[in-house]
Amino acid sequence: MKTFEVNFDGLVGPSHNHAGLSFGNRASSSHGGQTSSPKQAALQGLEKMISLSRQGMKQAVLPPHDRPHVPSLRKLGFTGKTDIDIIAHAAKKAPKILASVCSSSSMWAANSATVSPFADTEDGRTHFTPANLNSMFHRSIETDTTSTILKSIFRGDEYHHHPALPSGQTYSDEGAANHSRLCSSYGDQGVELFVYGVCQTDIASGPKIFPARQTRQASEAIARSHGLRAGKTVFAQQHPRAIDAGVFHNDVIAVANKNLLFCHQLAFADPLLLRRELDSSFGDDKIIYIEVSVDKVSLKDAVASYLFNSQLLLLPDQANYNLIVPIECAENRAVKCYLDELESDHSPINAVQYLDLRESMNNGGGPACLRFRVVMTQKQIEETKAQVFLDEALYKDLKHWIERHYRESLHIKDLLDPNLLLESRTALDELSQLLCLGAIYEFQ
Ligand code: SUG
Repeated sequence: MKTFEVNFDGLVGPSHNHAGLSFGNRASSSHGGQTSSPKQAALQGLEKMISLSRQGMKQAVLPPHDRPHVPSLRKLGFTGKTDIDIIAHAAKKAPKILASVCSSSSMWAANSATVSPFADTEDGRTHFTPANLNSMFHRSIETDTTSTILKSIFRGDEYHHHPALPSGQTYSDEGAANHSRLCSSYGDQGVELFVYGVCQTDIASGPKIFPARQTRQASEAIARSHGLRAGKTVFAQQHPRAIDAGVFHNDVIAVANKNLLFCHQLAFADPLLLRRELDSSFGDDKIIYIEVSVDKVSLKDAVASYLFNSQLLLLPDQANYNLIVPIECAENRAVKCYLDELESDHSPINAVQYLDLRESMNNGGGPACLRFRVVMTQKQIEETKAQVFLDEALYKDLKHWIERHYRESLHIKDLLDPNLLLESRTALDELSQLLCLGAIYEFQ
């Protein structure tokens, strides 16, 4: 049976803005207050998707969430006769809260959920757990809509949807951004690697400056509920120095595909132990490690360029990987030098593609943050009712949809504009019909 790894990318929403909401995410903090371009952001993301699709990859889209999120404002005590009044109340009393419920952060689909494909699970079904995103308020409000969207796309007995983990520090979960899968081929049983920032019973070994967003306890709970086999599951701690340098998710410092793990020397607290555990769980085939030393690329340069927030692509009928990196990698001397070397030596990565995703990057989201990977068979793809798989026709429709509905620019002061709610709802209503998703939003 033909099996693929499908990239589901989060479409950027109409209220995309730079509010500086994420402590520990250097790009978010440094761009807070700057003017964004929702239209450019959405188009940049869409161009990445079509570029991958034109190269023969299976590519799909996830719709943005409904923002400003009025149900959250209601829960927080803002009142009014209409939704517009509620927004006006929040705008007057608490603009920072309003900014939080306007964030288009669902675009970073790598944080939407953790998925374990059928080949890895005891019951042979594909398991999903939406991330509770406990660490940041503006992200914690994504969970319910994420769950609704995943259920509307992945329907039927072959899929099992779990509720999010309980909230609270112990089970803080950031989804697939801290989860990788190593395998020989997508349809074979793989080894699932869960990376956590802190273990709640050993907080002292965690970071000192910035928060560790994923806990070991959350990772263990997901592995348990997905029915993963103990010998095929590995847990590893992120290097606390990496988190303190701005690596708020593991996918900012490591990326894996099939049997290749590309990471920085300071990605993991105990890299030797990790290799031993991965190698012994993996079986006969070999894992290939490409580890970049601090001498070649410092943690600072890795965070500034997002070198490791790249997508490792194995294009159809090719034996070597393409690396999709943000354009910022071409602008950082050490990183560009490293990538030139990588392309010219005989490494399994033999081509680097540079993409402009600046709008997302300015909030700390590179190519890998924007995508959620799901292993699917050809049959599962064909049986999916939602029209989310990207082809030239859908690309054209989405481009046209963005051009009609999105603003050219948005400043956090514009979040007070009541028209933003109406514009956004009109756009999302139309989109959910275009993608055949049904009523996925509370306002519908
Ligand atoms: O959670 N930024 C996101 C970026 C997420 C990137 N995802 C992965 N690494 N997988 C975050 O910090 C910034 C929003 C703002 O500041 O307006 C934000 O939410």
